[in-house]
Amino acid sequence: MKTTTKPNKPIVEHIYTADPSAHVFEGKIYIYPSHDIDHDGPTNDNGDQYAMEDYHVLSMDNFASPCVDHGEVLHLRDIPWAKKQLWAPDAAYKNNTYYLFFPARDHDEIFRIGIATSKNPAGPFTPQESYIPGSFSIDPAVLVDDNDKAYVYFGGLWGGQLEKWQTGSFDPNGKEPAPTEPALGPMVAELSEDMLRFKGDPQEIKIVDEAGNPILAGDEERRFFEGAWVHKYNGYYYLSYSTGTTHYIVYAMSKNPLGPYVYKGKILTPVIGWTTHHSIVQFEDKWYLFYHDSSLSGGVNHKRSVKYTELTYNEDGTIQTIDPYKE
Ligand code: FUB
Repeated sequence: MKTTTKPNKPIVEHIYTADPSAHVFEGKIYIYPSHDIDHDGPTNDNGDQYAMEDYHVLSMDNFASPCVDHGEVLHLRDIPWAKKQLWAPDAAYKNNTYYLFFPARDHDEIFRIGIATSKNPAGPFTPQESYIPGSFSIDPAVLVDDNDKAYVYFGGLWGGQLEKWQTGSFDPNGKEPAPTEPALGPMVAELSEDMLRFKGDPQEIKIVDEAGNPILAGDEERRFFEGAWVHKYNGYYYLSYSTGTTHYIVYAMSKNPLGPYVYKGKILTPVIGWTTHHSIVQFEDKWYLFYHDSSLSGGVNHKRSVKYTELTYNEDGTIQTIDPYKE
């Protein structure tokens, strides 16, 4: 375990961690990351290199204190419906319960989203027997709104299979839209009171430019790829996400949690490693961006480390772009 945490440095070094979802629970910062592992399997656009098998929970009392690894809180072997690839998780608190939302491939190798529960933010988490009915793709991120309504945002292209669901059912030959067509947006579903089901069918979120035109599939610096996150600031919903092939974290704003969202700009410039994935959280009076890169492993894409840095809003609510390597 490390004894200190510093901005733009790995928060732990004894394991590889990625895809950090940070929350303040019980006055502390809890981080729910993927747990990267090494293996001899293939590396490809299907994401086979991301072969994770368990989750650890990390926490910090504050940003001047050590980062604690609470150990393994859920393992693939204990999830009846899941075959492999425990990818980016998120956690939420409601009903006096902590809910861990996570994607994995089911026994047909189709990505689904599952839930595990605990009475403790540090776990261990007990998985449900099956995945959320009607769920698909990857990277769940949950917003429990001020009115207690809860939404799960999800989706990711390529290995995340989002483009294979455009007809409403799984089409193994599904392709991304042509470059001149609107890009695929992330999906959103309101959650049931008990948090274990979708209230209705998931809807696709529209992301538009300032003129109201949809962001196009060929606009790879702005179009959604994976890793959606929604937070609220000054009455606006901020949808942030990875652009995948161009390696940015960008954001769009809306007055409605379901959108449409208006594209605003870049939050994070590319990191070392192919993937970029983040979360945004307020702790006391400051805002923080949690993200990952592959610097600790010397650039190995599937051996990543979670880091954090401060995030700054401009007066008009826009967010200042962060270069994670600028001293
Ligand atoms: O960690 C596996 C996948 O890589 C995540 O689900 C994506 O967001 C990308 O970070």
